[in-house]
Amino acid sequence: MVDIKADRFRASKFHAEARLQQTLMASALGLMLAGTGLLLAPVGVLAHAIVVAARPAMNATVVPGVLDIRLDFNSRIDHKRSAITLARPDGAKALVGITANGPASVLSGQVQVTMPGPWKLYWQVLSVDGHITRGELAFVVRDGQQAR
Ligand SMILES: [Cu+2]
Repeated sequence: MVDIKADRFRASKFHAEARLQQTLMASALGLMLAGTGLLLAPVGVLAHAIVVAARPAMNATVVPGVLDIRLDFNSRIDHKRSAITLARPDGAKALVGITANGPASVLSGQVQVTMPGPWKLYWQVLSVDGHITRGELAFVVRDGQQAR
C-alpha cells in the first residue's frame, strides 16, 4: 500500500520532471531557433539594409555630366521612405530623385554633376524589417581632359 503510494508519488514526480524537462528543451530549442534567426538575419529577407554594391564606387572619379547612381542593398527597401542626398564640393546639398519603379532592393537615380571636386552621397533607407540604415559615399568629379 505504502509502496504503491510511493510509486505513484514517484511516478507523478517523474512526470512533473519530464514536463519540466520538455519545457526546458522547448525553451532551449526556442533559443536555438532565435539564435539561428539572428545569425541568418543579415542575409535573410528581414535584415537591416546594407549596401552590397554601389555606383559610383566609393572614392571613384567620374567625369562631369550625367551620373547614374545605383545602390544595391542586401534586402528589399521602401523606396518612398528612402532617400539619397548629394553634397557638392561647395557644400550645397540636394535630394536625388529616386527611380520609382526600380528593383525592390535597389535605390537609384540620375543626376547632373558639373562642379569639379569632391562630392559626397548620403543614403538613408528603410528596409522591410522597419529599420533605418544610413551611410555615405565619396566620389570626385574631374574633367577627363583636365586630368591628362
Ligand atoms: Cu533590421
